[in-house]
Amino acid sequence: MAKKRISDKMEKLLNTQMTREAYQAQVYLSYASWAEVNSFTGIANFLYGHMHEEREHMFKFLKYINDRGGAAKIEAIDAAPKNPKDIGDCLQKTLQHEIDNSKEIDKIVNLAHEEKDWATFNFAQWFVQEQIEEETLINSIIDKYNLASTNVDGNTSLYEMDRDLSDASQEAETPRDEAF
Ligand code: OFO
Repeated sequence: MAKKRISDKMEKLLNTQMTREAYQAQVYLSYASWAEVNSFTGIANFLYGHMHEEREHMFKFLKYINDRGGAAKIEAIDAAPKNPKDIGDCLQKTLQHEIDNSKEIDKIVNLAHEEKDWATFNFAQWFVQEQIEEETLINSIIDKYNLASTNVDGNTSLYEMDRDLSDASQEAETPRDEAF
């Protein structure tokens, strides 16, 4: 068993975030299934893909907590939200979930800074960057959706957007990526 190198308060906060990452996965899973049922198979594939990313995030938290001498607690996950009204609503809600999640990550950064826990501060930076990328990615899909849905040939554009999203990257390029 590793010597404990995080505070009790940090352990609790990291555990809360671990469960939240599992919730994020539930959100993507439910929206993906909804999109599939409504014949948007490309968007569904994209969202299923992102569900796996969120589960990987959950696991990163689990490993970090345990590696730092804490104990990850596997707890109940909140139910997935209600189905969206349409694809536009689905994307807007997805973005809001990511923005809310970014704010939760910020709480970890703040506490790490307050406690001078630089290991956790460093760990959390990966998530800060990830959230920038995810918000950028979803914003770019919303832009595509807005273009497609206001196009005179709306259905064809939406069809093409759905097809393109099927194998779209789960990552967005950000200025920081380009700098390295
Ligand atoms: Fe949406 O990414 Fe996890 O943290």
